[in-house]
Parts: sequence; C-alpha cells; structure tokens
Amino acid sequence: TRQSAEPQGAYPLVVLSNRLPVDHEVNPDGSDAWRTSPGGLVTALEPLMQASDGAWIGWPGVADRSFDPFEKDGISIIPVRLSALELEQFYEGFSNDTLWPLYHDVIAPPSYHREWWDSYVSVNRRFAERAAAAAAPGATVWVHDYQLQLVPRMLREARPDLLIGFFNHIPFPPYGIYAQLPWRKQILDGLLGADLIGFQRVADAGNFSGAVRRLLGYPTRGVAIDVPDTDGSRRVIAKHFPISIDAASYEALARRPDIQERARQIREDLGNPKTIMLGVDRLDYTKGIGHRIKAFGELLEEGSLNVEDVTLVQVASPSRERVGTYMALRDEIELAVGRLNGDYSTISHTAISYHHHGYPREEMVALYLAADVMLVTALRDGMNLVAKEYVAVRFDGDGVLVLSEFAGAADELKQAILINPHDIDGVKAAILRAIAMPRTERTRRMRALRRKVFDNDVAAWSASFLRTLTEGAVVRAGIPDKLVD
Ligand code: GDG
Repeated sequence: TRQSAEPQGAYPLVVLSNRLPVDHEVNPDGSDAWRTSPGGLVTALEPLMQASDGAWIGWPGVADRSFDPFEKDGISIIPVRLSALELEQFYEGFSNDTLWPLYHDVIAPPSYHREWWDSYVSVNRRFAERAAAAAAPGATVWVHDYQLQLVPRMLREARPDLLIGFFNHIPFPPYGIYAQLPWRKQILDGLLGADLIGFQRVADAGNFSGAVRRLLGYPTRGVAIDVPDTDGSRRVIAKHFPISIDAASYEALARRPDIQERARQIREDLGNPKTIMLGVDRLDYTKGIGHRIKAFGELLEEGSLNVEDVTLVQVASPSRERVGTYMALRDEIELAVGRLNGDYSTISHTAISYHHHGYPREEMVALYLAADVMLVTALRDGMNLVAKEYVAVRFDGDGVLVLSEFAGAADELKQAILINPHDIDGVKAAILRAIAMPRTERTRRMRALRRKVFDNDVAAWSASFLRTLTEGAVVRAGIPDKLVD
C-alpha cells in the first residue's frame, strides 16, 4: 500500500455531505451565526458524532465565502467553500440537472456539459482533500449522496488506511439509462473507492453491480464486487440499507396538545370537509404532483367527489429555483392548481389548498395528523421520508397512506395502498378506496405500517451501515461469505 503524503488529522469519524447540517445566518451586529437544520441525517448521527469526536465536512449554503472550522452541538464543522460559478456548474448543473434526472429514470431530460463535469471533479477533489486532512489514522469516513460520488476513490488514493463508506440517497438507475452518462466509468470507479456502498433498495444495489459488470468487467457475486487493486483485488460490498426517520421524535410531536389543537384548527379552517387529503413534497418533477392533481380533478369532474366533502392540501416546498426544469414545473403545477380551483372551488370550500412554502416541523406534524389520506405519488424516489413521517405521527392508528410503487418506501410499507402513478384510473380508484376504507381496516394497516417504521428507525439504519462497514474491515483479508450470501 502507498503511504500518504497528506498530514493526518485527528477525527476518528468523518461525515461528508454536500450541505452541512447547519445554516449560516447573520447576527444583527453583522457577525456569523449558525443554526442547526433539523435533518434526519444529523439526528441519526449526532449521538455518534458527539461520542466519537466526529467531524462533518460540507458546504454551508452561501457561495463565495470561506469560514473557519467551528464546533456546534459537540460536532466539529468543517465548511467547504464553493464559488458562485461552482454552485452553478457543480451543484445546479451536474448534480441537479445531469445526475438527478438521469438517476430518476430520465423523467426530465438530463443535460450533459463538459464544463459541468470538470467542476464536479474539482469540487469532489476539494471535499476529498478536506477529508484526507481531517481523518485520523484508520478513521471511518462516511460520504453521502450523488454530489460526491468521486470522493471515495480520491480519498482512498490519498489515504489507503481509511475505512470508507458511501451512501446513495437517490435511486441508482438501470443500465440502459445509466449508460447515457458520458462519464459513466469514472463515476463507477469513483464509488468503488469505498469499502461499502449503500443504496436504498435491493434493485438500486443490483443496478449498480450490473453496471460495474458491464462497463468495467469486474466479477460480482451477490453483494460483493472484486475490484482489481495493486495488491490483487479488493472486496467492495454494494448493499441496500433503506433509510428511515427518527420515528419517536415525530410521535412525540404528534402527542403534544398544542399540535393536536392545531390539527383540529386546520380542519376547521378548511371548512370541516369529511376528508382531508394531503401531499407534501419538494416541488420536484420526480414527485408526481401533476399526476395527483390530474386524478383529483377527474374525480371532481365526474362527480365522484365534491369540494364540500374532500379537500386536497398540497405543500410544495420551494426547491432548486434557479434550475430551468424546476421553473417550468412550477408554472405547470400552478397552472393546473389554478384551473382546478377556478373550475371547482366554492366561496367556502377550496378544492386544492396549495402552499409554495416551507413550514416548521410542528406545522407539518399537525398537517399529517389532520390528513385522513396521505398521497405519495412519486414517479421515482430513493425512499420518500414523507411516507414514513405520516405513519410515525399516526399514533391514533388512523389515516390511510396511498403510496407509489416507485418510491423506495414501497419495498417496506406494503400495507399502504400501493399505486402506479402513471395509471391515472388506478390512482383515482385508490383515492376512492382510501376515502371509503372502514375504520377497522385503516387501523389494521396503520398498525402494521407503524411496526415497520418504528422497528427500522434512522438510528437502526446508521448503526447497521456502520456495523457492516466495520465488519467488512475485519474480514477484508479473508472471504466475507457472511456478507456475500
Ligand atoms: C432525498 C431522496 C430520500 C418537505 N417540505 C417541508 C419539509 N419537508 C421535509 C419532509 C421530509 C423531507 O423534507 C423530504 O424528504 P423525502 O425523502 O420525502 O424527499 P427528498 O427531499 O427528495 O430526499 C429521497 C431522502 O433523500 C433521504 O434519503 O428518502 O428519496 O430524494 O423529511 O418532511 N420539512 C419542513 N417543512 C417543509 O415545508 N419542516
């Protein structure tokens, strides 16, 4: 093995993600302030990071500014600088306008630009350099998501002593789609620098191994991939680790009297419809928001539903607003919502209560509590945490989840009403079935769903990923058959 020329750092655990788990703010006196953004990932990793003196490397959300490392809630934060041009080319360009649509079954056409790729390579290198400098000898480094797929290889070259894990939060596409990517071999090679590559679904891990076999010709068996190395070969594991949420904290919010009161208030403010349906998504073309609106509109048109009885609340949180496809999507969705409301709303009842806002988590939980039917109609989604949050909140055992087969969550949440969002008649039938479902069936299904989500929460997810990574290191010298079969 090569010896590193890099100075070695002090952190035994290093996490990398494109965005840091903190948001930059400016105090009234002009000084910098940092607010923890309460994401699932930070909740899952916080106890571990605090206990093991971990560091988190990522972009702080403002371009063209350098910040010194600092500590926040017991975690060392190492900000990476991105220029405004890199934000455009690496982030909005290659990450969100090339990889995102490609990995989500080309629902929107991916753009391939060589300057974007160059920027992706150089930003990945910057992240890898920061990690190489921060990690203690033999440290564990956990790299997250599609923005950083080249980091594992770059890091291994600098620091062969490290244990490197990668988790892909979005789908990995079938070969026929992946093969479009002009840099398809470089990305595979980048990922294969890791010891363990985690995916959301069995199918994603299979698509990845398939691409490795076809494009690089490396032998694969089950979850094991043998990657040629200077010393012979190195075993990489590619396996599914379905992500989850901090279920108990969602239930705790739902049990708060003020949040339950807010849920009652929401129902009243909507004019006390018999059924409230809810959609919660980033405004993204992968989420199937238009398909959901189309199905609802047809049900209103046919008279199967009317606005006195049923309201659809749609939270579409602002997302990637400088990417052209997202601007066009917003116009399209808001045109559909406006038309539908113009045709069917009355003075007292709105067909779609549409909100292009981000809300505090308390308000989201109140909405989940108020919703009789939750609509998740994603055309493709790595997991979809909204589905799991809805289930975690429903400690009353009520509520019906309508869930797309194309969301990773469908692999686990089989007691939902599963739908193919492209089949509009099927979506309509599922909506009617959800609205009419008897209480006993609702409770039976919700109980089973809750068991799934609480048994596999986000702490179990991160523990299982890190355990597999560590076990892999122990058996790296031998044949880890336990992991292979
Ligand atoms: C990616 C993958 C995978 C949304 N609006 C508001 C708000 N949210 C929260 C939800 C949920 C999260 O954002 C969205 O998570 P999803 O999983 O549904 O979707 P992506 O953002 O696309 O996430 C996905 C995930 O990574 C994790 O691996 O599941 O497949 O695409 O937590 O509640 N939260 C608040 N206000 C909002 O307005 N507070």
